[in-house]
Formats: sequence, structure tokens, C-alpha cells
Amino acid sequence: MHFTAVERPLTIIGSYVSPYVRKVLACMNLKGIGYEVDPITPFFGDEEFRRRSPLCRIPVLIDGDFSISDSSVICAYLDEKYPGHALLPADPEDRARARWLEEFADTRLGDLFIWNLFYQKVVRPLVWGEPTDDERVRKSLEEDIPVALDYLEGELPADGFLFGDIGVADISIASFFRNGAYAGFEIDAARWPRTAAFVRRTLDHPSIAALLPLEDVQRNASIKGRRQALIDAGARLTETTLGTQQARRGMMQL
Ligand SMILES: N[C@@H](CCC(=O)N[C@@H](CS)C(=O)NCC(=O)O)C(=O)O
Repeated sequence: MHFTAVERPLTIIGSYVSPYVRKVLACMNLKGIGYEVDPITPFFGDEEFRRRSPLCRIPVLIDGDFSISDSSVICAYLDEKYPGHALLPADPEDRARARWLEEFADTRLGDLFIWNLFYQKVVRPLVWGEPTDDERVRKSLEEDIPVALDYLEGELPADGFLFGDIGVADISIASFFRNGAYAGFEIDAARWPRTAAFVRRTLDHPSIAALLPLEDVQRNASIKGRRQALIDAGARLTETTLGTQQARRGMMQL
């Protein structure tokens, strides 16, 4: 895939492993917008990060003098400001449905796959030295995730993408399943065949697949060697970082 850099590259603040950062980067890849990344985890953000992201969340976009947080707001801004591949369909009803599915993914799949699985199984032990809440993980796996998958199974297409060409709704949904996989979850393809095939197809699209090697580096390299390892793997990083050495809790864990 060929990415054309705009004159002054945009900056995305946030780790390659975040589903919301992955969504924005995949959308930028689709549109051919050049970017640099400051690959910080939200709990390791300095005062400037907190100023630019009032909810202390990643991603944050910096475009010249302009800066904004929230993946959906960022993707809508990019779609309105930059030409190229449209992230939303043209028809008003399709657009509304695309926005709804993006919101369903960001909110519901975010709760299920990030807060209940990835955060519990990966972030709590690694960042905070706290035990996993096993009951929360069990309830999500056995009760809540199946309900969400039943819903998606009725919404997703048997072939191709939701609105013809791939767009932000497809990417938003699929992105959470990659974090699910990082926490050991795989879709049961016998029970949810459409969803399993759709997620595979979307994650295999070059706009997202291109990010996978960088995610592997981000997940496996030591904190000290991470920036260099990402650069060696082909990532274009910012020269300076808003990262800190010490973890601090965000709004959701206070
Ligand atoms: N609605 C936000 C959600 C972003 C979000 O929750 N990001 C996570 C990382 S995957 C985060 O920064 N969490 C830290 C926190 O909430 O304290 C978006 O779409 O950008």
C-alpha cells in the first residue's frame, strides 16, 4: 500500500496497541495521510498530554496548531478536511448507520474487550500490579460478549464490507477483536460465522494489516528499547514524547 505524506505530517499520540489508535491510523492509511506517532500508553502521559486530552485518553491528533482527542471526532475531522478514500458512506441513512455501528463498537465492544478483558488480563497485572477480576472476565465471556456477537451477526454482511468499500465503521468493529485476541479471545466461527469472516477480512485489509508488525513490537519490546525497536520496524515516530516514566491513573480508574 502506498501512503502519500502530506507536507507537514500529522501527529497521533497513542500506543499502536490501542484499538482507538489503530482505528485512526488505519483510516489515515486508507486516506493516504502521512503521520508521526508518539506511542505512549495513556497512564504514562505528562501534563501536556493531559491538557490536550482532558479525559486522559488516547488517541490525540495534532494537525499544525490544531489538536483534538477522541477517535470518532478525529476520523470525522480527517474525512471532512482531507480528500481521498471516504471513511463514511454518502447516503444519509447509511451514514447514520455507520456512525451508530462505530459508536456501538467504541462503547460496547470497548467495555467488553478493553475494560473487561484486555484491561483485566493485561493492563491490571502489568501496569498496576493488581490481580485480574476473574468474575468480570467470566461474565463478559459467558454472558455479555455472546449478546454483542448475536447482534453483530445480524448486522454484518456475508461478503465485503458494510457499505461497499471499507470505511470507519468496519475498521472500528474489527479493531476490538484484535485486542480481544491479545487477551486470548477468538470468535467461535461455528456460532458466529459472518462476524468471524468479517473480522478476519477487515483485519487482513492492508490499511490495518500494515500496523500489525508495529503492534507486535509495541507489545514485546521493553519500555526502554521500545522507541528504537519501533523505528527499526519502520514506524515514523515523533522526535519528542509526552510520555512519563511513572504510571498515573486516568479518569476511569480514579
Ligand atoms: N472514546 C474514546 C475512547 C478512547 C479510550 O478509551 N482509549 C483508552 C486506550 S485503549 C484510554 O486512553 N484509556 C485510558 C483511560 O480511560 O483512563 C475514543 O474513541 O478515542
